[in-house]
Amino acid sequence: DEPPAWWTRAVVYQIYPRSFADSDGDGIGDLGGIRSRLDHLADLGVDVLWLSPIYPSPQHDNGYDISDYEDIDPLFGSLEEFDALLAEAHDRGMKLVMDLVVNHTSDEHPWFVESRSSTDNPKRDWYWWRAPRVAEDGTSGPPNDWRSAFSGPAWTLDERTGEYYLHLFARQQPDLNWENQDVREAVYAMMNRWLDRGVDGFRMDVINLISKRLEHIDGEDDERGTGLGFIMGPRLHEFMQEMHEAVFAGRDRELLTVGEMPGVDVDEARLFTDPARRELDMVFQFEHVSLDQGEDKFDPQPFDLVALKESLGRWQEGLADVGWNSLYLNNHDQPRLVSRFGDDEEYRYESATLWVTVLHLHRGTPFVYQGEEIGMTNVPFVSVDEFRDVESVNYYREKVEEEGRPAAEVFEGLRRMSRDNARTPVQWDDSPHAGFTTGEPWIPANPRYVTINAEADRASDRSVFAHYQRLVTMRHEDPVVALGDFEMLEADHPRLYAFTRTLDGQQLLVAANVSGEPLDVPLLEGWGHHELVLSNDASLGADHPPSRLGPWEVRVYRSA
Ligand code: TEU
Repeated sequence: DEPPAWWTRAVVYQIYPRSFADSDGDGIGDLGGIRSRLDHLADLGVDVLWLSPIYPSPQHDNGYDISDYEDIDPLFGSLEEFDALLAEAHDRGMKLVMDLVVNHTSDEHPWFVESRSSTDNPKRDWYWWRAPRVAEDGTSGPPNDWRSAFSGPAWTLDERTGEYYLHLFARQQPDLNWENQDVREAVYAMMNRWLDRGVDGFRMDVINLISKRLEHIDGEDDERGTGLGFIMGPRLHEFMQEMHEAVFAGRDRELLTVGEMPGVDVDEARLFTDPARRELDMVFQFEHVSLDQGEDKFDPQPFDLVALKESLGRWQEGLADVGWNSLYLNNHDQPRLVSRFGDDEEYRYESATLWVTVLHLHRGTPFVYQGEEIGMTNVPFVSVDEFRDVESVNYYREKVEEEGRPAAEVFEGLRRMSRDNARTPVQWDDSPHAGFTTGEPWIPANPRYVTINAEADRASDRSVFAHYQRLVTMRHEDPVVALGDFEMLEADHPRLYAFTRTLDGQQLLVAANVSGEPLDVPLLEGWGHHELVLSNDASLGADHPPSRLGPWEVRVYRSA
């Protein structure tokens, strides 16, 4: 038997560089800022840092539109400074993985500049160019009805050659044509150069969109029933295996590959992460963060704990024997977890620590997104002018200006779900701009920084950070956390999240009261005499029955 992979006991920390820490006063976070805060991360105990994109970019989508894969954007620093950061992370025992954005480039990438220049340019076929589709009444329009994730059609007409190009995201993010072998080889060569430089792997942006079925008929369901010809195309597994062979095989260092895959289901995820197939180590799936979305992601629905448990539990089951998942509630695309799933006022400490306990004690590799370790909250936005994110800005324009929906209603959805909730500066202390910059930040700090900041949290005896540290230590040291079998308890209970993890006769019980009211939990009666290994400080006081959980209380017991 193979020994368990190193990442079964690892915790990853995501840095969104432009909002992490600014060292030169231009208001945008940078590599110098990250270097100055490495001790915060080493203290937390995380094993891997993942950096959102830092390559040269026009920044239409904050770096997810890359114009040069081989360099560092001067906004963030230089290759020399990157090497220094990498060495300093390695010195502290932390790995560093890069964001790999290769479903699309920037429209300013030289590949696209060439590609668009003429129909017979050698790079024409590196992107998806198609002639307009002419309807029966003679009018012409985009080649198919695909929509961009950032509003509007996924096709833009380029006047120069009279053809449309495909962009599943903003029009400044044209999709690369992975059918073209030269494209794939160029990407693999670039990945190899970064690994040779010393990076420890990649988080692969929307990697399940790289194989597409353009012949797909509008709106018709495919075999997956999604009606989306651009998700999980027919050559995806082939491409992942080819990439593995061209880039990762034969390297004897401990590397990490994570595939971000909107729309992936459990069965597909098992195929991608079955070690025998040599594709990926783990995936980011979206099911559990889509449950509270209605018609679209800005139509928030009431939180439903039973549905969340059903989803996460099914993923635990589906990957129990083969495959591996990543565990996250937050990243740079999601609103803050304590505001979305908890109570970001009275029970901010309790609900932040409850959710991270529940999440990290599932089977999988936990990801911590910057700021969640100090309980950062959503932003009290009051006006649409405060949004910077291309997705939010485009959505508002489409819904209000084009479709005439009530502005207040559209704003309310954005206020709760906008990605900008996660993108304001990390709150380091209570000095101006939360200690993020000495200049004007590119997006204002959340005004709550005065009380919610790293310095205050770490000094508090109810420190969110200290609780995260304990969970990271458990992940490192306890084989039950890393590898134990998962069993959900009381799946239909609307307020209780409870499960066990079991390995070699050892068992952990996690019981969490997902509500602001006390909760009697009979199953706790059998556990009272066992070791309480972790809790978040019951707000009920000492003299309540041991089987009663206080508001947002979580407890973890161990039986030997
Ligand atoms: O996100 C892909 C994705 O599917 C969504 O989460 C997306 O951000 C959007 O919210 C869809 O409604 C990845 C990156 O994480 C994201 O930041 C980029 O904007 C996107 O790809 C394009 O590169």
